[in-house]
Amino acid sequence: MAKLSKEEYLDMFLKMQQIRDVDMKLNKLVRRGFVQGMTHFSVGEEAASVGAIHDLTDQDIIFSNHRGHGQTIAKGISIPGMMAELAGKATGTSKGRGGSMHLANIEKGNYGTNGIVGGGYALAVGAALTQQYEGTDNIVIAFSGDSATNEGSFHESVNLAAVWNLPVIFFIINNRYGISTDISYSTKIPHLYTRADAYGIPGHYVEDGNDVIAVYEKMHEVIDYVRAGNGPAIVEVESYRWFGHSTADAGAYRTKEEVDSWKAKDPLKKYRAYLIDNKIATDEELDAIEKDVAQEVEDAVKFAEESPFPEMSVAFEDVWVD
Ligand SMILES: Cc1ncc(C[n+]2csc(CCOP(=O)(O)OP(=O)(O)O)c2C)c(N)n1
Ligand SMILES: [Mg+2]
Repeated sequence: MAKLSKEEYLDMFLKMQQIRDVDMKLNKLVRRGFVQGMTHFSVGEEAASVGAIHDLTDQDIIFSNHRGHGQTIAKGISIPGMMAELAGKATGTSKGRGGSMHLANIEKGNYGTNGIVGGGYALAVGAALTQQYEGTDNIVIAFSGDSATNEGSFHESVNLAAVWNLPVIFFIINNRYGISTDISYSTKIPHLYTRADAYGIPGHYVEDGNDVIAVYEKMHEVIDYVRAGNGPAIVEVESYRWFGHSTADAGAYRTKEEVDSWKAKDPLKKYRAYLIDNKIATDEELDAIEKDVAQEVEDAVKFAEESPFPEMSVAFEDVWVD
């Protein structure tokens, strides 16, 4: 059993609840035009993000993909700042210039979500090379979906990280779909973590990626291994997105039975039962967290709605010039 302080157990519950409530709320708000641009929800995949990130320090770095709200919240972004960013407002964490697929929080080690499928892998390898070169013991995680591992950039990045022994974990959330394409149409092998064999690095698998403790325990072991200078690793966890691929997807390629069977494996319900059964927390304590998060999200939406849009001149600020 994981040995964590009560505060840590509750922090994981809080983060999972924040991910759930932010995206459930956004799902309603997109119809009112609150979100600028397209967005992809993490509902159903909360345990994978929180379990993977819990052991990281603020100096450890993550890169994420188009479905990055979960990892962004798990890495500790301000919820009002994120809401304002999604709404394209000046008070957003990137001054309203990034939006859902370019969320970043450099102080906390979130180097950005990314709309280019497979676009984060090579950036993560570069950040890991920096850590090795500067002699830090920080590690990097590249988050992606299953389908992205069929991009050439995945294979080039994993190979380079392997031969250079870099401190990076390739963390794959296998939700069995790339937009509407079932994984069996795109990938011949049954388990993506076995791709590690081709590069001479360890591959790890968590069958129940909806179990935050199972993900945390596996990542605790892998993070220690990578931080100790043993080189990269691949971790694959199984999970499922409850909503369509993006706000533009009605999800006609999945049956209601399939979606319902995954909703029955709700990561938040599973974790609540774990905390109660192991006498770590009471229902009242968890209800209080749920209530606080619901209020926090309402307040964040209000903050975003009342904030101004940025001035045009902001587009030319923070541009890197050699
Ligand atoms: C290079 C590139 N190709 C295609 C797309 C369009 N696209 C966006 S998400 C996606 C599927 C990604 O699937 P997966 O990696 O499994 O992540 P998931 O959406 O399931 O979380 C595709 C093909 C893109 N954004 N970038
Ligand atoms: Mg997928």
